[in-house]
Amino acid sequence: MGKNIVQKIFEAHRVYGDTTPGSTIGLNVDQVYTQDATGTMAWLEFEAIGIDRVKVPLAVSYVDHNMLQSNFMNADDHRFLQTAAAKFGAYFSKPGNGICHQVHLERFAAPGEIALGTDSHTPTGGGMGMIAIGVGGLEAATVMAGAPFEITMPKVVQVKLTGKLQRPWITAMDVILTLLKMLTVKGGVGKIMEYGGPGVKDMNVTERATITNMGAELGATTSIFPSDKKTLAFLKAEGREGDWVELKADKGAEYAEVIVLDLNTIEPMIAQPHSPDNVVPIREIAGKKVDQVCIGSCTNSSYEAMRAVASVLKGHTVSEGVNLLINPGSKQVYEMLARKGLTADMIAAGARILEASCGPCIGMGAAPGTGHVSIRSYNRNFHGRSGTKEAFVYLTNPIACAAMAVKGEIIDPRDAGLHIDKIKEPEKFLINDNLIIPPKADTSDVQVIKGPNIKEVPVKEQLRDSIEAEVLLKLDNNITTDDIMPAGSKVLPFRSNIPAISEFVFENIDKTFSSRAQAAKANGGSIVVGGENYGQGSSREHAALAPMFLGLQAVIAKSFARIHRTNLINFGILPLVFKAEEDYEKIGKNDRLIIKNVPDTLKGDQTFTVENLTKGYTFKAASNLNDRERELLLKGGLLPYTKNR
Ligand code: MIC
Ligand code: SF4
Repeated sequence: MGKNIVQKIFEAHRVYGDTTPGSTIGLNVDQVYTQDATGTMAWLEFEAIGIDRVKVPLAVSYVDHNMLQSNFMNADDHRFLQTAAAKFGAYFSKPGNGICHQVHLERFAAPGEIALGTDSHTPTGGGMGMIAIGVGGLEAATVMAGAPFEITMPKVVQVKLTGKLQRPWITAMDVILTLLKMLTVKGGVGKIMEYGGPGVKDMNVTERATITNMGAELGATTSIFPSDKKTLAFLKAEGREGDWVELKADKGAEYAEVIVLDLNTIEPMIAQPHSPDNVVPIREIAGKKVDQVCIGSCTNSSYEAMRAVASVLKGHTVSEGVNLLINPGSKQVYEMLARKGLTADMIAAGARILEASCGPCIGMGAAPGTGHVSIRSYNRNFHGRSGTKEAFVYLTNPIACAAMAVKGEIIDPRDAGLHIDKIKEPEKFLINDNLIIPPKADTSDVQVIKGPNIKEVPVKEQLRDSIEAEVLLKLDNNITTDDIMPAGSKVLPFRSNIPAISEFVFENIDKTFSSRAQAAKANGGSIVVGGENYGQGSSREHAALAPMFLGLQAVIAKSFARIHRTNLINFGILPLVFKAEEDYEKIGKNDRLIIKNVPDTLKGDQTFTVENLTKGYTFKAASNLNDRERELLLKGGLLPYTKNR
């Protein structure tokens, strides 16, 4: 029987288990990377495990999210990350070097390898033919400390691309937006999307990376493209042809599902507020006035994308009512644009050029105004994520963004009457790794420096025999980790201080949550009830860690997003799924629940009887944990489990 690409890579990295969907598999990992917003915790956790040096072949610590530095906190965190990287044997990518996923693609991603990143858009590396998976910080820390990476084997879905993208106005972004329209934000849960078919040949690595990057919004575990001549060309241009291996699916490879997408039929698409799957063709909503345009992010900030944007802007002026902000994805992209005079074209048009970082994508500045329409080439438009709850954020391709900045309204870029140059992939990128500090061989004199805002990782007590607690919140489907643990310029600086950040838990949904949870702590703690796909979006473990600190004991939902579910388990919170969906309807906010015999049920069939003490009935909920997950939950989480082995 032929094998698909995912099976080949997983089998080559297998430590135990097998690749049958649904079974547990342990994998050797080649690369782990962190970014600053999740990395402070990840490296504190690594330190708490007590290992001297990372045990994976490559570890990189990036700084790209927390870049505003409105006080000492971010700069202190950066110093901590730099000294921790030096102490523990990781590369350190300095602030200014760029967004982790773009830089990693340029300088480190390698076909056939497995990478973990403490960021949900780690699958960007799938554009290179790498299995690249987003995980929580603690998961990354244990793997860096030498543990295999354990995962429930996802189903492998083939996305078969036929035809050709109708360039230049239609881009890879329109492909993934089309898929999001078809499959929704839960369409990829429990799946890996493997791209294949004749249409693949037509796409270069950065286009592929746009698609795999935003595959995260499908809820997919990761997405991957074959490694072929285009991959080799990209690696050559990066001076890394030695990293190339060919990777393709065998004839007769089997897939759980096949989705056929004809690239010829794809048109410019746009995601409307407030979800990346609320997608329509741009022409359907043309004419709406635009206030802000933001181009960049890890989805669309490659040199080719930026060059195309510069070419559309050249000789024009940004519309009177529009603010245009551009953040190139990496120093490499930025420097190349500058040396070719392309940033000059952007500046002349009136663009505000930001540093190579996440910036407005995570609400670090450039928040839109009240009721404003913001058009972004980014990957998430969750409510309030931009920093303004009352704004309307749309997601579209970077060239369409440039056209809308010039025209001042939502417009299909094909109808804008603008010129665009024919863009070819460069044969040589400008390589200058002077902002990447390699690991040191002798670390004896390195001191890890911690500022006053860096606090220890809290650890949960052992699992209780019986959980009796109040339902503090009842929530709808698709709750994001941005809803649970907001980011933005006010909150992000507290990522290394759990007591401080916990005050913001669920802030945009219920401002009283944190204080109510604190109060409920003395009375058994709290429970949250969720709908489907609970915890989608970011990998931030703070969305589990901070609620745990506030006394959260269990989340009962219709279903969970993968990374958040793992983060809950890793921090000792019981994730339960309603056996019967109607029980979700019956339960109410402020109901008091009791779950008895927790450890025994966990060791047994994992079907819990939950008694609603307020309303006087019982219902069933299941935990569906694998052996390792049960064991670590019984010990109070992954940190105590790893330390006491
Ligand atoms: C995001 O896009 O939401 C982030 C910010 O990059 C997060 C990581 C974080 O919360 O620090 C992610 O995607 O995992
Ligand atoms: Fe940064 Fe935005 Fe990408 Fe997250 S989605 S890594 S915040 S650019």
